Amino acid sequence: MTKSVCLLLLCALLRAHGADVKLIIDTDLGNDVDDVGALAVAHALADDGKVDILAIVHCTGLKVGIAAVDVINTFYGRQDSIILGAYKGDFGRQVGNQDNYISQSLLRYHPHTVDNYDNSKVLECVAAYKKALMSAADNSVTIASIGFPICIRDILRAEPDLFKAKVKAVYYMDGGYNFGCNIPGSSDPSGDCKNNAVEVSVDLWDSGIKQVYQWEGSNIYTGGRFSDGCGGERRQNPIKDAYITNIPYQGRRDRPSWDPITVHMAVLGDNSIHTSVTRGGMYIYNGGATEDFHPGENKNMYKQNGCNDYGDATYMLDNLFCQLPKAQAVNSSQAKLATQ
Ligand SMILES: [Ca+2]
Repeated sequence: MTKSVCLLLLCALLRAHGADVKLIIDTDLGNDVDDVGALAVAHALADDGKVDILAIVHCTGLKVGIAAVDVINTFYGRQDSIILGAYKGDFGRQVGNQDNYISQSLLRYHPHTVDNYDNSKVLECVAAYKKALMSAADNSVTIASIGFPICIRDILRAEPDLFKAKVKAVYYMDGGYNFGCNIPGSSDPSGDCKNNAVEVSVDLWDSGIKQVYQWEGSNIYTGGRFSDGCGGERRQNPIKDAYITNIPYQGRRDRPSWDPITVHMAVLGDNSIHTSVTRGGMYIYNGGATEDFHPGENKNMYKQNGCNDYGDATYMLDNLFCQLPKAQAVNSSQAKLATQ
């Protein structure tokens, strides 16, 4: 048997087995465009065989949020393989600043199979979590929480044993915005979001599940390479279109990278993007708005220390943003343009 045939067989075996990291992404996509970049990172790494994306859930009441997720899944050819879920409660039902690029660019110009969370393909987020977790081996699932931990709270309330059996790590994009439930221009009339982060933290405190709190990204500006031509035609690439629609951002053509870094670390590890972590205990107060980290405590909790090479981190993320899908499904019989 020739070496090339052996390599082909090895690749086939690896594909059949799937990637080691089984990922659920929990996103508030719509306000900041870095959630789009985070999904691009996940899909590009999935194309590279580094991760299997089990489910993506949207965590605010924005009805079109999950449709934007579906646009991106469709671009990468995964519109039928990833479980979709959405929070359908009051929190974030007022659009506020959540539709900065969804209606005017993603749903208008790019193929998708879901228009909003009323589509039968979109499960309530707890059901989506449950379906994804039940399909996975014990202690095998990593969650990238890049929005508000409202669906994590709800699945923990509904299925605590299932969650703790299947999940091995949660990577949070943390801070007062995500944990404090602060959607600009929207509100939380029923108070459904406040204290989520506090409750989740307490529930997972002694579970053994690894929790990583990631705050880096405000000084790592990505997406600027789209303006130099990467990613092809804007209207044929929703990642590029979302980023271009959002510029200028504070006079710049690129954006901070909190969520993409969180997903990168969740898939490739704590040191994967010139980052490091310190073990300790994380205490969350004040409805989620205040965090207090105690280094050295012997809990399975880790605080991200920062990035020691901003330039290369930017380069690495932009490479993933610009990496075109290996398989597109724009010809899917279900895919359509909202404007047609
Ligand atoms: Ca986010």
